[in-house]
Amino acid sequence: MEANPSLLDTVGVGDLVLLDPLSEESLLQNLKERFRHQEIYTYIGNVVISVNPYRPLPIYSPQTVEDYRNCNFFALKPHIYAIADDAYRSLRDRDKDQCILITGESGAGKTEASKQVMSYVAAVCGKGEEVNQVKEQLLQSNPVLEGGCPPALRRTSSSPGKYMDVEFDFKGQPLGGVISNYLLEKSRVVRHVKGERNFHIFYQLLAGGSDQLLKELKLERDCGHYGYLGREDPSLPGMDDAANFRAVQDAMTVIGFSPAEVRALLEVAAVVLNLGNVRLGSQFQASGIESCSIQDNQAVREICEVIGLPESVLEKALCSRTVEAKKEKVVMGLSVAQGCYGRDALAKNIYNRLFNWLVNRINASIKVDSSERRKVMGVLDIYGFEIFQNNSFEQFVINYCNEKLQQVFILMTLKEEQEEYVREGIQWTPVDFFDNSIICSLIEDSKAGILAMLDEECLRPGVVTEETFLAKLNQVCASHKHYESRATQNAQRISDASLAGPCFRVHHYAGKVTYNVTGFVEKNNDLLFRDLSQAMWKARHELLRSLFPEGDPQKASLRRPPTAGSQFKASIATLMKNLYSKNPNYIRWCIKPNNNKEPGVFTDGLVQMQVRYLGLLENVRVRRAGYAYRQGYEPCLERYKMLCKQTWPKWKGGARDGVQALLTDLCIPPAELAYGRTKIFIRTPRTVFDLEDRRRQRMADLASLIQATYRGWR
Ligand code: AD9
Ligand code: MG
Repeated sequence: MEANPSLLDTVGVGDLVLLDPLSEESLLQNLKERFRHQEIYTYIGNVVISVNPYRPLPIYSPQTVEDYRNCNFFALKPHIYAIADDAYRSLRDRDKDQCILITGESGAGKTEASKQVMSYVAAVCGKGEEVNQVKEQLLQSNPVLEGGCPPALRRTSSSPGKYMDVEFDFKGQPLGGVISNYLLEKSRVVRHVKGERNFHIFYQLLAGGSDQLLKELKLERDCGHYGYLGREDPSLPGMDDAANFRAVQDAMTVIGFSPAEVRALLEVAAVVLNLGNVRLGSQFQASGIESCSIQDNQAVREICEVIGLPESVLEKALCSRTVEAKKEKVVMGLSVAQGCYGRDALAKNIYNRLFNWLVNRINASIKVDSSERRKVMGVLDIYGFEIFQNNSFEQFVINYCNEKLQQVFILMTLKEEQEEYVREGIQWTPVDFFDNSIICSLIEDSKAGILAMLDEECLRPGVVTEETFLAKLNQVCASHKHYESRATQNAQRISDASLAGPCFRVHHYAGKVTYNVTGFVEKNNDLLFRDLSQAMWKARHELLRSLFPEGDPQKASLRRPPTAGSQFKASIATLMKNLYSKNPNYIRWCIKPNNNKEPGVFTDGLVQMQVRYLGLLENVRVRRAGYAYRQGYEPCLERYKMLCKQTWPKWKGGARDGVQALLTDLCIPPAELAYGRTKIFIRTPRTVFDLEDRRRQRMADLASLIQATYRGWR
């Protein structure tokens, strides 16, 4: 197969479609060889793979932006800018909403990639003061939200997904945007794995806040003072918390936060830290019943001073619970364990709601008010598949999300490709691929799906435990081909003795994952005692109050808030709808070459696993089987008609015949072409470049002809 020199004339091949022979091994070798020569980008058609170099490379300069700007997708070396440019141009010129999906493991370079896409688009779209302000606001949303997210360390980070729609006017100038975020790992607020950190913003605030600020927020500078931050050294090499705190504050100013809003935000963050220092102990009531009490008033006092709440109100809400029985309210003391659960649930809820408030507040600044028709470019930065030693609820929902994304990918790329050939009546040998909808329904089916069963258990009166949940799963899913557990009697039976605890296993498209159900019920329930939300609502702190609207006794409804699982499912459904309405052909797979963030190190096994999860080989097979380029007869004729005497300036017959006359006249080999019902298909990119080159040349000739004529008459 002939190809563009810039794709062949590099280390290995720049487009895996050109790889020969094609196998997992050759694919890996090619990526490795390129990586060794610091070629971190490789295409599969119009999909780009990148391997994180873990060192700054000189390939993101303004000059590089200029080089990729308006250049033919395949004419330069593979680069994320080429993807960004193509997506932006399709949006501007072809009036089709676009979407760039960025996925990969933690630390693979997703967020970096989404920043590169955004800054490329910002650099090439529109000019002028107003436009620049919009661009600044869009770009600055990143540091603010990153401040809320923990770093990619050994394990998972917290916000597995962020989706940003950037909206443009008809000229391609940015108007604003909307951000959605998916499932903050809020349990991290109260507990984090040794060696990891809580959310950055806490460390940043303590390191970067002035003495005066910390005093007013009732905070100590020493991280070790705070139970929720753990007692280990929180600093990260290369990370300057104090400087980042200033950067976050500056970014908030650019986005349009008022000083009072920033202050209120920090006050609420301070409350979370101090809540972790509320110590609960047991005491015996007069009746002889043991219940919990506050051991040391300092933290409660400090919280209450900051949020304007009588101490007794918070104290009571932390130590007791109002239960309604037969229309009568009874106040029950909590046990120490229940008290601690309530305190931590409150801290998690405050932080999670604060983060959502932050996203909404940013959206309020960047959202577009005008009713003018807009074009939209979405950038999705989302976690890839996660398979750890111990997989819990978070991994379960992340992997569910990835199943759904794989489905988008399958549907949009593979099926669409094949169906189009069929529609167009073109000879095509179908490529087999695995349709994962069976796994999606195992998880999301509204009756027999794992999430539905979890909800049912959580809502069921009586004692609900992980064991009852698992027993139910085993009963309903026993014969499902993609489900496995110790109890199932079919061939699929977990027999791995090394697995501890109650667990089930799902055969995902990317591999088998065993989930430990411990914590599933609690995480899904996400219960907050009503006394606590009512206490928060009583605070004389506008922001905090607004986070707990259900605390208003006037509005108190007995309806249970939706479970974490069903919320996640709903937001995934919205995301899918959004993606299907766009052209999500721009995909960027990120690969992490080693687990130690070391520059230049390529660990074969690790990369091989990611290549499998990402389904790269399958992707190459399909792209290769098809045609690189297709276009409707009319636009094709319109674009190239000046290349042939028969069609220029006007072709009298039908567009299909015009295109045939044109391409025959240009001596394009017939094997390169297929004439469909409404479109022309071109097999290799080279032919397309060739046409483009000739067109450019012809346009230049025409321009000088016109100029000469004009000059003659002047
Ligand atoms: V996580 O969301 O925290 O689990 P990401 O987003 O996949 O993860 P991130 O983009 O944050 O990873 O990249 C991790 C680190 O790799 C960055 O801090 C950079 O130091 C490094 N990186 C990533 N991409 C590049 C690159 N193109 N060039 C140089 C890079 N360094
Ligand atoms: Mg990230």
